Amino acid sequence: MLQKIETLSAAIAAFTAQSSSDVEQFRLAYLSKKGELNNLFAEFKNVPNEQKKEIGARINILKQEAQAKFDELTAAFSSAENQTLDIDLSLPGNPLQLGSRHPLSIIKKQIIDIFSRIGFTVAEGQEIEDDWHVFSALNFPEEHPARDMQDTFFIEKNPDILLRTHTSSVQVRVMEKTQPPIRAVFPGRVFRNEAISARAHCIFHQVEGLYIDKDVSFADLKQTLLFFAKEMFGADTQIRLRPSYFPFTEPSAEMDISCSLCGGKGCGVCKHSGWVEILGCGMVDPNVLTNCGIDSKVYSGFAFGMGVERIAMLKYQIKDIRLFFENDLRFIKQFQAAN
Ligand code: 2NL
Repeated sequence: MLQKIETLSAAIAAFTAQSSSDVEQFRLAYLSKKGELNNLFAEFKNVPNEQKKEIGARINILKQEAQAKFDELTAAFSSAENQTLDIDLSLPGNPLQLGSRHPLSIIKKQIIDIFSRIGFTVAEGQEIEDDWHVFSALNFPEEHPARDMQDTFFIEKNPDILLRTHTSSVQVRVMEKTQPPIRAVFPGRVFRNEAISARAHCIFHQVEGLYIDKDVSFADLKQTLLFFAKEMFGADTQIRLRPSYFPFTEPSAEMDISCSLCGGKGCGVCKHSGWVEILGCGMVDPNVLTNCGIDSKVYSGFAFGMGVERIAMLKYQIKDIRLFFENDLRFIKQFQAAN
């Protein structure tokens, strides 16, 4: 047995390799499962007890010799082969594409900045909600079409859980936790089960706003939104409110601005009417205040909601909402933020 070990030791010491495949041959011959060293360990069982100590020690040294040789050969060939690779290290690298801020992020920030200048804070919340915070607390009647599967994404196993269809659910949570005065905007992603087209998407972004205090009136709503319109679309911008309906506001209105493109003269963007709709608003329905634990005899408030995509499409004259969701750098790079 000792004789065999010495022969192997000599063979390992004398081994030379011409390529990395020779190194692999070495590994297979000596170090692999079916290699010589494992054979020796198998034979070791038959060695008489009085020789076990000496021969065991010698086999262990042999194993170290083989491993050291293998490491040395591996190191030699990996660096040798790299040096012969046909790469011109002086060539310039591939240019890295720099990203830039997404147009929706730019517009969202502008909206938030405008309202924060007049005392509004910002709150965000969860996208997966329950029926109470999205519909019931907001005065949606039991049979309201928005509660239909056609319009809302429900979790299949539990129709009480759904993807929020507006960020009003965040406002409900804030009202449940805090007593007025409340003055905040609520940006976020919302989901509606709609067919995707140039004008509609199943995911879009909203900024809603809420102001609740003693003696908040419709006049406060009008002045706040007029300020917003002028800051966002220019000092000459005019607003017009048309009566409308939402379950959570009474009275409700839709707000138009004088067309920022033609200045009200009439063009393709405003469909030759001189006005374009940009948001919905109204006085918070007293039922909603009561549902959220706020005394509607003491407090009143206004609320509004707008689609960020809609504002961005108007400001940048983007004709297809799907462009926002493709992340094509050629599109995104056209809207550099000023800040
Ligand atoms: C739209 C219209 C609107 C609100 C959102 C609201 C929230 C609470 C109470 C009352 Cl908690 N109202 N939000 C009010 C009126 C309109 O959004 O067209 N959004 C894209």
